[in-house]
Amino acid sequence: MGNIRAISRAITLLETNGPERTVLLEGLEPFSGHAHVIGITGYPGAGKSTVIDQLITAYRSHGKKVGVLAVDISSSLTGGAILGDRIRMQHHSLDDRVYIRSMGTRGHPGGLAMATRDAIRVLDAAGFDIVLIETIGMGQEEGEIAQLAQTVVDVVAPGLGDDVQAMKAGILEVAHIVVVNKADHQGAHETLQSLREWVSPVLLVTATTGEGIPSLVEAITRHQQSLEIEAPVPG
Ligand SMILES: Nc1nc2c(ncn2[C@@H]2O[C@H](COP(=O)(O)OP(=O)(O)O)[C@@H](O)[C@H]2O)c(=O)[nH]1
Ligand SMILES: [Mg+2]
Repeated sequence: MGNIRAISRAITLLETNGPERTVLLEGLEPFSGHAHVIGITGYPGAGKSTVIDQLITAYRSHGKKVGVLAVDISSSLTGGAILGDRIRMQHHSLDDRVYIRSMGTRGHPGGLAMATRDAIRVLDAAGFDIVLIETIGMGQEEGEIAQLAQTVVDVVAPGLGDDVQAMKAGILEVAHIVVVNKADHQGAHETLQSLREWVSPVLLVTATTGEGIPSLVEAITRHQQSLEIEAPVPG
């Protein structure tokens, strides 16, 4: 518990961007570079938070420490979705190997990217194996999430931001894995088929029941391994 409070204090200190920021970041540097950072993007309501809740459970069952940063790039657009996010992830609120935090805009998009990067650094240094970043992934932060995360997963749901033409111009360009969530809804298979003509892998998930989550975890691991082969870590 003390550890969690220290993490919160460090992130808050970095967010205020005071003179201690550089010193703190330098102090964390030797302990960094271990975490796998996974961006979970997608249209509001597609099921990102529900998918993340399932991913937390899956990674915890593998013994991993899991951090979640819910990045609200525009609360006017998401209409305070963060509160819902908290509720959907609260199964894990008593687990001290899970850390969940919302990151708000504070009226400065560039500042948010910096604060998110800093928070990743803190969680990484604190020994978190997995850091999940939830963000809606529209507009300019598509590029930002691609820079922050090693693996980007785009969540779509039938009838919700699944228009292939629109997606081709956007997040599909940076996503490594596409999840068609709400497989229990009509139209999920059609969405799956049309996306598979453009990108791969595309996976079918029902986040509310957890169906398809093991395949998603596998796909994320495979992507991480492909990165390690491409760019071996020095030393
Ligand atoms: N039927 C169904 N509903 C889902 C599924 N996944 C999420 N939802 C619901 O969709 C709504 C939005 O989910 P949420 O995770 O908050 O989406 P987010 O805005 O992308 O984070 C919630 O009411 C969820 O319970 C699913 O697989 N099937
Ligand atoms: Mg959400």
